[in-house]
Amino acid sequence: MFAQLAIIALLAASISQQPVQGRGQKEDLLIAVGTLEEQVQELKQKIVALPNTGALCPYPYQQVLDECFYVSKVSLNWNQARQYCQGMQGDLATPRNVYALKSYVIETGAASTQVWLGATDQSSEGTWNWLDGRPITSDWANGMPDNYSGNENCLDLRIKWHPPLNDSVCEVAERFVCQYNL
Ligand SMILES: [Ca+2]
Ligand SMILES: [Ca+2]
Repeated sequence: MFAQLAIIALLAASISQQPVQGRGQKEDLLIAVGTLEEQVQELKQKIVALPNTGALCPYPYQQVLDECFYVSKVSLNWNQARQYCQGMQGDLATPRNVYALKSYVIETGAASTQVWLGATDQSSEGTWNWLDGRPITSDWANGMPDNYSGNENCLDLRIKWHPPLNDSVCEVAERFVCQYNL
């Protein structure tokens, strides 16, 4: 702390004494600048090393990249799951990074087969948009969406499939992922 004050005092004094007086003072200033640069680097390293506490997301949501998710431990049909998420001040998840969310779901161990996500083609068969309006253009499992038996209108993520997105029967009870929008 005293070293920093001394450097600041030296810099302040040098600014008031224009132009720089002599070679000795210039060397002192260069040394002072070098010391400050080292301290900036040290502070940057400390910031990077700080633990990520997930404080960005309100409990019980957890941060995944820059989004907040909650993986349920109960199973509900798609409409009930959406209602449940909305009751948590969120909605069914509309991840910008499907694979980051998939990794997180696997890490939690909350679901081993599939989880509901926030998309449906109930209002327009074959038109798949996330609940936030973005079209789903990638990450569909091979051959999906297939609207199997003419009755698959809700989106789930298949834990063991790659790619993982699938259209499924909305009335089936599954675990689900809620998202809190920051
Ligand atoms: Ca469908
Ligand atoms: Ca399907």
